[in-house]
Amino acid sequence: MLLFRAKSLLYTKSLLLFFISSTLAYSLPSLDISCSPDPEFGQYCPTTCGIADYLQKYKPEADRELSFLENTLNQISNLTTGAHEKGIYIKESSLSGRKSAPQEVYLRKSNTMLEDILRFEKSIISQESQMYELQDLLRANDQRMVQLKQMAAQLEQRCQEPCKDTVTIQEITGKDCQEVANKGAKVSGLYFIKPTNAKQPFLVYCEIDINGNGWTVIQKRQDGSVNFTKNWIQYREGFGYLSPTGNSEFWLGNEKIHLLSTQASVPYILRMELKDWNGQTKNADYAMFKVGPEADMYRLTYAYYFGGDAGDAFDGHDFGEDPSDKYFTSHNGMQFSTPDTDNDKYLGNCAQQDGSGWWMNRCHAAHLNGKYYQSGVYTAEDAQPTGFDNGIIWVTWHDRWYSLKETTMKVIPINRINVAGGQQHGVKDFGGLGDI
Ligand SMILES: *[C@@H]1O[C@H](CO)[C@@H](O)[C@H](O)[C@H]1NC(C)=O
Ligand SMILES: *[C@@H]1O[C@H](CO)[C@@H](O)[C@H](O)[C@H]1NC(C)=O
Ligand SMILES: [Ca+2]
Repeated sequence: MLLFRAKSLLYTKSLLLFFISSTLAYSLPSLDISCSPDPEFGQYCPTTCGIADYLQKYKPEADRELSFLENTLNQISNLTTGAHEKGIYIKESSLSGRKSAPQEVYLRKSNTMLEDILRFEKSIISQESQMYELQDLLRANDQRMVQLKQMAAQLEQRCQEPCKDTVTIQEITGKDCQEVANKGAKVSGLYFIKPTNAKQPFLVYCEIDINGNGWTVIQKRQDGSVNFTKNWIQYREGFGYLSPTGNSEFWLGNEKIHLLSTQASVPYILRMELKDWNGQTKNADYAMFKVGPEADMYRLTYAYYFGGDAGDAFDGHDFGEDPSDKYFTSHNGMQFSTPDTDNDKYLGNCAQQDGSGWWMNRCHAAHLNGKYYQSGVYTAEDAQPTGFDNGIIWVTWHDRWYSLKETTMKVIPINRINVAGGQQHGVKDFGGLGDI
């Protein structure tokens, strides 16, 4: 009975853990998946860190319940030990009784029997009170079980409600969105992709156009709804939300961007798609875009500016303050920095000053993870306490005291660009052999 109870409690514990951890199942490529269920998430899929933040909210409660159970189990085990010790005591004393002084056999036998009977009676009385204690405990356990069941039911219900607001995750997969499009995907939306060296598939937003181009989107800004002041781990894992309609802000995550961009035999174009507060859009493309491994601090490299009408801000900019301005605001070859991990070329900490994660030099001429300012122009006053240009910047289009309204960073295999269908502005011809 005791054993059974203990077992069933442990079973509940593992069930509960399973239940909690099963909300992480979204990262697996099963096909009947819907996004996580919370009003805060709405129709959006939280990225890895989004899930972590969410679970963090339930963890204290679950921890409390579990430690209560643990304590109860300890008490039961302590009481059982007590009973066991009593048993040993009885046995030993009856043994020593038998060994004691040689007397008349019958008398000895009857005395011993009498003593045993008395001892057993005593022991039964004490066992009985222990039984009562155990019964109380079991009753308390039953109550906790009921409460836990209620809690599980509540959690389940919370999960089910927004699950009606299901997010469609498309079935086709591939090593990137282009492969997904090549396999026949026609609509933009959420897909699982698995780059060559990725251990697991992960969710991305694919932008697929009528020409069969499949862009994998790695960053999106559009309304300032997501705070981009995050630490190294959050930038590594990704944060914000992925939405099936593509209208949510996120950073896909450096590890995923690394896996995606370094797949053997697929040179990528990185496109920056920018929109200002007048609704005008421009873009900048970079060829052979790659993000290195974490061991190399997710270093950014590309071969050359491929084209676009927004200008080559990644090459740095001469702000007219110092001859080395351009050199020290270029981005090719820079490692990634976050407020808590300074890999920049500056004595201070650019990422901390600007409150963002980016390939900082000393510091930047392009800064798409910057702070979201609600109306273009901002001042050093607005950028307090540090007063540095920390907006969403692309200086070869608007100056550094102008923060853009919308940005998208997305990648596509380079050989798709010449068939992109009239979307290009001033793009170099690329297609024939040896054409560059
Ligand atoms: C069980 O016994 C151990 C050692 O005797 C003691 O440290 C612990 O507090 C006891 N636990 C409970 C729940 O009574
Ligand atoms: C963004 O997050 C950072 C770090 O958690 C915090 O210090 C800052 O106040 C947040 N900004 C806004 C506008 O919420
Ligand atoms: Ca530094």
